[in-house]
Amino acid sequence: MSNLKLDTTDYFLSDKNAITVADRHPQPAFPTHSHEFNELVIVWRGNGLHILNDVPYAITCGDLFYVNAADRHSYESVNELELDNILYCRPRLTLFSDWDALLPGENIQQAQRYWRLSTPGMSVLRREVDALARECMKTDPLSIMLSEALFLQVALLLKRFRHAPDSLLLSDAEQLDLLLMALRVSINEPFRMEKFCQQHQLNARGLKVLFKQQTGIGVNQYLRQLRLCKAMDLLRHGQQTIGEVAAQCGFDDSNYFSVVFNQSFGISPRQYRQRFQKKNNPSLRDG
Ligand code: RM4
Ligand code: NI
Repeated sequence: MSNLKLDTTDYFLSDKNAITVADRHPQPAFPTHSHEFNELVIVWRGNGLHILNDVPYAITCGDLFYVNAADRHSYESVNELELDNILYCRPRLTLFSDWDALLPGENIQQAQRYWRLSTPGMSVLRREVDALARECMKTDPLSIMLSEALFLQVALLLKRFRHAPDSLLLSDAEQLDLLLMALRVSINEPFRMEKFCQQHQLNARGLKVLFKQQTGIGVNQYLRQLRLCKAMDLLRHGQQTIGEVAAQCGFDDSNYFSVVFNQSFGISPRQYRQRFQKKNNPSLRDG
């Protein structure tokens, strides 16, 4: 068993500084050690093995660890591993805040000190950690206070954006992205919202409300817009029959397609095509 223990004096700028951001870009392999201070580790990219109290974790971008002073940990088999290690000295924190709830300490099980960050969360945290890193490089009282305030902000944002590693919960933005992508690939085939939500374990009602809030229209209405847009493009530039265009845009019935097209644009698909193609190519098929 290794007895390497890292000292506060070696890593903090003064005996008043409570925080220091150790950017490890890259994080090299590092032997088993403990510390006099605690660590908050955010992995930005690459991969490797993080061994925390003899439990191995295959780490990669978006991983978040709360490491306590008494923990023993090491990094092995690193491969382009990049992380920021926010070192902090709990006894030096002076701001009044519920630090225990924000920074899971000794009394919290190890499994609850490992989290995942969402991608939007990572981009927010990137900026905040950079600001914290700059402030921590100063030793005047005001900067020390400000470092602590920024650290509090980081701790709060981590709480906002983290989720348990095995949870399937996606943020609103991620759910919306997933749905928008699924709709795009469904242009030429039926889309079943309920099935999609089941597959991804999403709440259909909630997602519909979110979609309407963010896009201003309903899911089906939007899908219809996508389909009609594609139809316009095909009619303008393609050579397919109206029936083929309808099928490629997810309408099994070409009469129904014509009705919907007419309702939206006040003109039939055939007329629409003629408007753009007639003068260039008078001998067009118009199945
Ligand atoms: C190492 C590694 C360790 C940390 C020290 C300060 O590179 O990140 O976990 O305790 O730096
Ligand atoms: Ni460490």
